[in-house]
Amino acid sequence: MEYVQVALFQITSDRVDDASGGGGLFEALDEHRGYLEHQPGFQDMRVVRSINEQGNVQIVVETRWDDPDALVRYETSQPNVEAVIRSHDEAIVTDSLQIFDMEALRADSPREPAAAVARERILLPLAVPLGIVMFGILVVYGLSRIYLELRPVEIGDLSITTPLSLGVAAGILLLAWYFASRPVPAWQVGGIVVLAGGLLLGGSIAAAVHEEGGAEEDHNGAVTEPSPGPGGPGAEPGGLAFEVGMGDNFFVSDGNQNPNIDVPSGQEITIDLVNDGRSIHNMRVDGVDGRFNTNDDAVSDPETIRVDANGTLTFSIDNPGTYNYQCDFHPDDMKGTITVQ
Ligand SMILES: [Cu+2]
Repeated sequence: MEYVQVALFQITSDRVDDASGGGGLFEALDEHRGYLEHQPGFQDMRVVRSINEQGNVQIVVETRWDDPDALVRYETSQPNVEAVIRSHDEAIVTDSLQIFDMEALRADSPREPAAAVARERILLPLAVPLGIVMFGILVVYGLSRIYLELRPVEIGDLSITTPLSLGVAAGILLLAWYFASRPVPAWQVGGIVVLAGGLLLGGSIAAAVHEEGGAEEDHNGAVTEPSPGPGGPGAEPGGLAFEVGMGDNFFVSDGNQNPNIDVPSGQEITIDLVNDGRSIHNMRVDGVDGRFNTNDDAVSDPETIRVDANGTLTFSIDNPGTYNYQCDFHPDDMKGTITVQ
């Protein structure tokens, strides 16, 4: 709430120039404003005059106060507007001075809007370009992350990256046309910016998370130590390695007896053999001719693996198919297949 004192009076037409000049009434009112600015509870003072060129000039002097006490304190002390005006009473129309005390129905303190304006003046020139730059970075970064992530996703021979890029470009053009062709309310612009920003942010976060997951998968696949068995082939600098145990009388890997071993074609395969049994054993692969004890066999080194000893069987087969392995000492019990893919 504001409390307002309004002083109404008229200046005779032939005294207007005097009142406006040096030492005149208006200068006195200006000086008074300087005094008022140091008074507690004072907000503002305004002087307005009628703009008609002929006849007496109507003057309104308005002072605004925070509370009624401040206003009363001002009115009952010197100097006040009434005293300033009366000290120039040679200029004013006799008995034209009227004083009203009023209260403003709507508080519009001049200080807060001023602060808000100052805030806007500082913030807007900074915030708007900054926001546009941030949004641009988000668009470039987000779209690149999403496109990079989409590149491997292909439907048949057709990558979906190209149609998606075209779709996004068409969407941007369509939005630009929409904004340019009609007055668009601010909430619609804001809504679209927030929506687009959210989609881009979500998409790039999803892409980043997906990529991280993919990298982890790759890392897990690149195990350098020998893998525990045919179920988990691992890459070594020279090829794939499996570990196969030998008991009496069976081969064993991952708890499977005489397991089928899956290997890729054309790659060097190393099978690390451990004799955990009470008998001697070995391992032999029949090769492409499908027969044991011929030139193309692969045999463990050493050919006879003693109790508690280790051996290694190294081979590589180019032709996909199913091959056989066995222990030369127990060919009826210790045998299985190798599937080359
Ligand atoms: Cu054996």
